[in-house]
Amino acid sequence: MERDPNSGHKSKAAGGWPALIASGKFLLSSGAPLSGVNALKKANQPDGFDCPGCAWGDPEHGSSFEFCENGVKAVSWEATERHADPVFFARHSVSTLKTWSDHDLENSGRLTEPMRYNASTDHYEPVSWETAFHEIGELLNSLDTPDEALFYTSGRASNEAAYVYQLFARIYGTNNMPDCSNMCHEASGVALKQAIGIGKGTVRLEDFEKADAIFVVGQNPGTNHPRMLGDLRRAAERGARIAVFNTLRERGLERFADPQRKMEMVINGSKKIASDYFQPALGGDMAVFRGMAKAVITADRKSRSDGNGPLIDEAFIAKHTQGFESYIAEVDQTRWEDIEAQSGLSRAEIEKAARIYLSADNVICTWAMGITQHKHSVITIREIASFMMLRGQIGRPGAGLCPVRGHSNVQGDRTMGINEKPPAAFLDALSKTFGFEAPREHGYSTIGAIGAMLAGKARAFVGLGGNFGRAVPDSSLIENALREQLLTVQIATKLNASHTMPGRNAYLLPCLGRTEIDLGPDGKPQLITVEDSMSMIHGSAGINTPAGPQLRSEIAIVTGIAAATVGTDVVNWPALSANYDRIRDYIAKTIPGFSDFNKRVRQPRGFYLGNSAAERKWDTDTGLANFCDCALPESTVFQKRGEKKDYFTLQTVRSHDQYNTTVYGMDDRYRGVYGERRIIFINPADITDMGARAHQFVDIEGPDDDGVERIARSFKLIPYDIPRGCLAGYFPELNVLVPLSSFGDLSETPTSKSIPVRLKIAQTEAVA
Ligand SMILES: Nc1nc2c(c(=O)[nH]1)N[C@H]1C(S)=C(S)[C@@H](COP(=O)(O)OP(=O)(O)OC[C@H]3O[C@@H](n4cnc5c(=O)[nH]c(N)nc54)[C@H](O)[C@@H]3O)O[C@H]1N2
Ligand SMILES: Nc1nc2c(c(=O)[nH]1)N[C@H]1C(S)=C(S)[C@@H](COP(=O)(O)OP(=O)(O)OC[C@H]3O[C@@H](n4cnc5c(=O)[nH]c(N)nc54)[C@H](O)[C@@H]3O)O[C@H]1N2
Ligand SMILES: [Mo]
Repeated sequence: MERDPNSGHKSKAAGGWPALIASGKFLLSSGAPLSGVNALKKANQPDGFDCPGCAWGDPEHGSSFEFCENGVKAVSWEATERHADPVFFARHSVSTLKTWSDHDLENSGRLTEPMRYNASTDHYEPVSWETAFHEIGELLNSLDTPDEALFYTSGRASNEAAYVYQLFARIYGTNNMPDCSNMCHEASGVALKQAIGIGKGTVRLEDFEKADAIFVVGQNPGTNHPRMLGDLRRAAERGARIAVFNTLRERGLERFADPQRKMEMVINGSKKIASDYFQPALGGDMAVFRGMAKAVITADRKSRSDGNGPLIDEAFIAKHTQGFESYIAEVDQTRWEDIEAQSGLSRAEIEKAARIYLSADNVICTWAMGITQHKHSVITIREIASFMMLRGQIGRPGAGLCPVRGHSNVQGDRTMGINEKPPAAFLDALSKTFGFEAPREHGYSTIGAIGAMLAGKARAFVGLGGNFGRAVPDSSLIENALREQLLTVQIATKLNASHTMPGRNAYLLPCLGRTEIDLGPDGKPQLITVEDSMSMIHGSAGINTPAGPQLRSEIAIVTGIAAATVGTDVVNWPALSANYDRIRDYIAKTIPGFSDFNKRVRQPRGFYLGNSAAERKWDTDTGLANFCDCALPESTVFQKRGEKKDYFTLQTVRSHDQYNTTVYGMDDRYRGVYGERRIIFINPADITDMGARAHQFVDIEGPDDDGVERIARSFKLIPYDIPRGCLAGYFPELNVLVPLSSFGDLSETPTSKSIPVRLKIAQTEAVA
């Protein structure tokens, strides 16, 4: 528990003084100058930049900076004055850098000049932009087929950068566009497209002001979407019920002290967020929603027989949906004992949750990685959608489905065509507008891309941001695969572990970050755009001086590579790079919803892209919203435990001090962990059962049924409020345990939240 510096009292809430103090300390240590920090005032403002932190929406009428501790970290991390420049690379060989931690690599500062790997010296050495582009173009053109190249995207790329990137890949001749979304919300996209005809959430920020109940499922907003807490808190103050479903007790979901509210800070107050907190077993959420549906149907039948009429929305179901009868038959058939065994919750708890749903006029359901990173994630999200359809909770104010996205522009990147399975209509539009034949064959997803690398079918890897070598499953296998590539190109702001896995020809190309001024050739600042989780398109213009004179924008780098590879016959790349308005004009021509793009994006706060399902228009195979009559998974990883006391289901999560593979620091304040990351959260009774002690070290053995030995050594047991048989630890350290061969049905998302592991008490306590 934290001491509140103001009152000396212990604080159980998220936010508050400890958040302000942590931000202050972070700013002092980040190496960011005060001028860079000033940029914070312009985060998510109409005349500023979109915060690179998360994809939560911005308030319509917001005029002051919304304080967010983790936004502060994201911005100051980019604004640092430390540099990984040519002097740095001359001093440290790649083999040495390979031994550095994720934190130390990024903490060496911003990349400032284009670098090329020299295998004979094992150092990155400076190269001119033009030479780099020319050589990359030659290498790409030397491949046997364009399908030997992979074009990976991380979700920070702007709409404009993403658009030119996919256009380049397709003119070059491939749909191999794996992206971080494949490891993230892919299941949401797939399931929602099937269910409601659009792979995005249906709610807008203002719906949170009208909801009577909000279900927050498998998500830790206190750390990963801190600005969402403000909206949840306002809802709680209005009396809305907030029902949390989370395997872990997450402090940010329990109480929140809003640093924005002066009075609250003075009196050291805080507000209860979750009215009800349910802790299902890992992978148990489909069973939870099935159980709630069962309770709703039972209550509905009783209400009718009592003469009080239906509780479900018959008119909505009749007019807007398909498959209701077979769904109900499946719900009736699912037995309570199976629901209880899989969900880890009692029937009484699930019935209580169902009553919250029944007593609310308007319900929103939000979710993130606790739902999407399992084998059966797609059918779980189908179940959530079916459950919400029972009472017509989609497509009306104050209600709807809200997958809360990860990276700040991951949703926009998909809208722009970063998609290994692009819709035919989009390819038609590209072909027609630019006059070339876009490739039709589907490309590789992230999992497919790794398979292709390991099989020697992929020989060139281009990364627009991200840290592919660390973020993917079986990360220890990936290093060799990357090193075996004929070509690796990494476009990045900061040094990371993937850059220490150079291909035989390797380029490290430094780009401007979101917070930096991007001057066009006419000397005027250029604007980029992003899309948030609520389908709002905003403009974003940096205000900090770039970290170095040689930095180029992502757009300039991508178009530079494009011109050197495919020439300028089809597209005049330099013209696009000189004025991003021209890119937006093409976007307006080829992507629905972007007409008048240049004009509309210059309105304060941008514009709403629209969402067909929110208007109850269903772009599905049946033209209606589809119920799903899937059976529960026969058994989850959690259920396979039986009597095996050393067997557990492990989930890998983010600490409060990290942004995916970017490790800002070693604390996880809200979970009471300080100065370390090699830890495992475990139920105290399981520690006793194993014959171990709290804080003892264990080795974690991952699945080896495919013949690959997976082991993570020396992790400290931390007693925590988590169901028995379930564990949690940090990504990316534990990615060595996530098998490549284990991914979601239909989504191919690695099962990072349900890894079967065994714990062995470690022989030595030394940290590897
Ligand atoms: N500061 C910061 N912000 C971020 C990020 C970051 O790393 N740092 N990452 C960004 C990205 S890319 C993403 S995708 C999002 C991630 O946002 P989150 O999804 O919130 O991230 P995780 O840390 O993976 O947390 C998963 C949560 O789900 C719970 N959970 C896990 N498995 C289950 C389950 O089976 N059932 C239930 N009911 N709960 C479960 C966990 O206990 C945990 O609270 O955040 C984005 N924002
Ligand atoms: N075990 C496990 N694995 C996971 C997850 C999990 O929960 N558990 N989560 C998955 C999820 S949800 C995601 S989204 C992926 C994330 O996978 P990635 O998106 O590949 O990884 P990040 O860590 O977000 O990438 C960080 C790097 O991006 C670069 N960068 C930062 N800002 C910019 C910028 O503005 N431009 C450019 N060009 N580069 C920039 C920096 O060099 C930084 O080192 O990881 C996935 N992997
Ligand atoms: Mo993500």
